[in-house]
Amino acid sequence: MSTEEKKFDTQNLPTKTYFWPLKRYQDLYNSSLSDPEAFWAKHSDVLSWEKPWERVLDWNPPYARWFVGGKLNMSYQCVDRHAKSWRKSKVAIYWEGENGDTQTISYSDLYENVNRYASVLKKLGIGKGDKVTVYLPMIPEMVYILLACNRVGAVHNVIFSGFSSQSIADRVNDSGSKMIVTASGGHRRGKILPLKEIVDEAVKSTPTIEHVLVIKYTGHEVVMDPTKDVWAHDLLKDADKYVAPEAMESTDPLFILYTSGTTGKPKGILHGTGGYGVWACNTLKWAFKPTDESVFWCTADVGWITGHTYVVYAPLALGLTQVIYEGAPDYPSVDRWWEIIDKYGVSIFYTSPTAIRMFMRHGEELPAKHDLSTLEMLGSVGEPINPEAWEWYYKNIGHENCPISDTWWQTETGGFMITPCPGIQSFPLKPGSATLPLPGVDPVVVDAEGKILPANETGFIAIRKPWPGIMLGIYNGDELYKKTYWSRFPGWYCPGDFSMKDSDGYLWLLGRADEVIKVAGHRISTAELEHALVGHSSVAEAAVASRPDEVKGEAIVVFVTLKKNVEASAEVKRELTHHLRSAIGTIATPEEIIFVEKLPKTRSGKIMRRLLKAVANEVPIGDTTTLDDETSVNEARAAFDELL
Ligand code: 6R9
Repeated sequence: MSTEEKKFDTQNLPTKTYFWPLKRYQDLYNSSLSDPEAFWAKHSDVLSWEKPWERVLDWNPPYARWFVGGKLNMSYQCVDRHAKSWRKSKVAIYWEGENGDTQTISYSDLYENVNRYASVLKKLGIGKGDKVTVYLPMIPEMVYILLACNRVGAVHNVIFSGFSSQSIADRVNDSGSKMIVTASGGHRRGKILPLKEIVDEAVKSTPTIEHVLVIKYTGHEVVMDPTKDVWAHDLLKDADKYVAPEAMESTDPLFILYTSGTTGKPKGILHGTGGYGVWACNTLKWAFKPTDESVFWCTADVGWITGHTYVVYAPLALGLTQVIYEGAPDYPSVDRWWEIIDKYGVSIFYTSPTAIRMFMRHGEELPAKHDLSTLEMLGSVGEPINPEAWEWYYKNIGHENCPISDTWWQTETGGFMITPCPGIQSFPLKPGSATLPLPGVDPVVVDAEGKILPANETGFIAIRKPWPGIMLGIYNGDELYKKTYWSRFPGWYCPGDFSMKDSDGYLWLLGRADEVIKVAGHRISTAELEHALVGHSSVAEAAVASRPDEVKGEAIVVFVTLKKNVEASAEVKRELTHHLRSAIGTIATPEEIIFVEKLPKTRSGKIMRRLLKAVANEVPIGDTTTLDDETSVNEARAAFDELL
């Protein structure tokens, strides 16, 4: 991507949110680093503590434990404290289904539903520390169930509804979940996603599952196994109206969320309660400056971290009104999202560069048909935003009135790390740069040896201090946790992204420095894809590379060598595509499958990924002197050329 700098001086924009001098940010930022204890002590008051904490931070590298000794419950933050206040009749959620169904859910409705679902979970034997896998579409029950899990002290493990049976089984087994919560189905572009059926296949190999709790959403017939499956609506009839929230330690786990790393197996990122909650709320306030009048819309699915933090926890804990939409952005028409902004008067809109680029393709006439004048703030997440997409977004959606918070962060960081923060002050934005670190975040750009680089040089980003949102660790993976994040630059957290700091101190996040790719903002690793591919009976060896894609950011390009006696054909390609989708999920759909005789390898037998990437991208190959066998490079290239 281009890092060409272009300044937008938002300071002079007629936006009521821009009135603080830069000094306010600098003072707040400096105080967060010079006296973190005092800083976080003050900022922990966004949450209501049942028992006050004793110590702000226990830092035993690489483990950070925040607000030690404190007790609280996250469902209490998101529900009880609002339902007991003037906010009880305030709208918590405007929900809109893909088929046009709508629900307006107040904080007292939310309170009632969360309590009833907590009672159902309890009656099914779910209690403190139990793991509950959640495989749901974007319906209000997604929120009820997550908060009901918090309420009884259970740890939720959400799996995005595009993942396959095999992916569910792997995550259920790694987490040791006792229960799966799913729905009969969901809607996606006019079709029914058969969620219950996908779960049925998964539970054939999940010995720890005692119950599958099924929410009737789509009306189609589903098969219920009387030994395990229970309908939510049956149990809700006798549910208690109130379940006392379990007092959790601040350092107790809140959830596990699996995400891709460099190994073939996704890692269970484990987040805690108090530190995560404090981080979620403060980061949302800093980056988007919400008020009680705001209508917030984060378009992410709760299946990803963005949905966890900025659909469920932060907006609800802050008592905001938000929009949740079930379906695809372009269904039934490509202006569905603009229609929703218009209908609900959305004021803060947070989405991904992939979505923006998709809309750009359809032209500026579509958003122009709708009244978007309620918008005050825009946001972007998931991948670097290219300056063209930034400008289009700024002009056609924000009508040059709304700052864009380009939020850089990760599943592991719990919340935003580097982003413009209109909630603190204003400063000129640069399209394509996530700008400056949030309070408490101490980033440096370093070379491979960990030496801090001068301005304008590209290297790795590293974070020198723990912050409240940092994960507790990897579930079942202490060694992996140390190795993945802390071994490269000892004592510093290593996110795995390339970055550059310009002469104004602005950070540019330039994509992953490892074998993780982001397809439409969704994180997946080449190792995971390769592992799935070699599980197919026709495949001898596989290697996966990515190629920049105009809309999706990156696209998957697969190189395979076939087993003896298997003929390369369009049919095998179709089979492999199908195989990847059923082994991992729809996000694993390859853009291109290239058959080769041999994979290019180094003398020590390692696949030359740089070279495959070059082939997939048609760029000069560079130094190939460490290749084992030159001919295979040419073969790969020839095969690629044939496809063009
Ligand atoms: C929140 C989320 C994390 C990776 C991260 C980076 C990329 C996310 C970005 C961005 C540039 C942004 N990323 N936001 N890159 N600018 N604003 O996406 O979490 O799915 O764990 O992915 O996404 O490469 O390392 P996750």
